[in-house]
Amino acid sequence: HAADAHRTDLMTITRFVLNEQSKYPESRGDFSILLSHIVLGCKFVCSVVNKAGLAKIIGLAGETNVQASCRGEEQKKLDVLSNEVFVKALVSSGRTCILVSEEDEEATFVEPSRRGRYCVVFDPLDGSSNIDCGVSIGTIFGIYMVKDDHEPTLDDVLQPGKNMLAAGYCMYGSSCTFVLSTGTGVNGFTLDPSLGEFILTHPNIKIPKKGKIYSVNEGNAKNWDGPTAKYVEKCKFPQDGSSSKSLRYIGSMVADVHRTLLYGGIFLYPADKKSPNGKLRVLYEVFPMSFLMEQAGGQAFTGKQRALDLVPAKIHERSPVFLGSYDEVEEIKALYAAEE
Ligand code: AHM
Ligand code: MG
Repeated sequence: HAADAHRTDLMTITRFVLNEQSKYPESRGDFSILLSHIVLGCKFVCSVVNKAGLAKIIGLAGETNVQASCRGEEQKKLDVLSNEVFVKALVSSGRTCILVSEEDEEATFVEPSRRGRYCVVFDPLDGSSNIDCGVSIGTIFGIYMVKDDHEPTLDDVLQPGKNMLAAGYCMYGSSCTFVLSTGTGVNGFTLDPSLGEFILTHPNIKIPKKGKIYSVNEGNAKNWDGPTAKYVEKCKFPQDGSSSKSLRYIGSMVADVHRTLLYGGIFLYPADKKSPNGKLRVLYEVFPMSFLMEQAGGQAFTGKQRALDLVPAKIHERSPVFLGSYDEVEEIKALYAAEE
């Protein structure tokens, strides 16, 4: 019966993306190839992250010789290792031309012989302060297409987030979860470790229209601007008879956003007096997560405008961001509008 059929008919991420692409007769399969290289990077990072706690005993990435015994070194090594794996996987896909990684100060321009039409912006291992205590961390990515056939330039990646063709993240948590949007909704896949395949487990994710959870680093409250302070005050002491919200903050953007997507609510990394642009990076943190939120029926706002309308001037630019359930972001927008 149905339950049995389900178990033998596995929708892997590869199959899912190939299905999607087959709707476009002009598609040459380039996107599927690119994505399979991103997925490979995520599987690698997942396997390394799972062994991180054992690093001192078995060595990272299976090396038997461990030099990095101090925590700092170990932590750095995981970031750097993840970055190397993604850069190599993306270049070798033959489908990319510009890569922007949080780990590299400069963008990487792929040599002409291995060049393709896609630009990939990514944070290979976000939330690294959470590695040593085993809390969820993740990879975030966004994909653009070069504007035309000219020699690629930085302008090809300094595009507003709404021009992204796809975005997603992989969360290395109690299970390894890959969430993807190619602009037609959001789908979630879970790694089946025995198969080494991501299986569709969360089809067509929609964020609840309202939420009962807010997520922010409240330690920065003394430096917040008026609208942020008012919103959070309202979460705690609602005046309209509604019940107060719960606070959840992991400090790992992927995990905080993933929970927001599934349970509803809002995630805030606002501007404050010390950091007028907030902390999070536009290209590979704010844009991909904003793209997913909108695709799931939520919103993303910077305090001034729709997040996906931002046009970054620099590859590592930062922006404040408020993202999550439609109604919650609507409230933030009203508070900012009232300020003007
Ligand atoms: P990182 O790239 O150094 O790991 O910083 C990004 C992380 C995000 O995952 C998270 O949302 C944010 O920093 C938390 O910042 P804070 O510790 O200021 O609350
Ligand atoms: Mg980061």
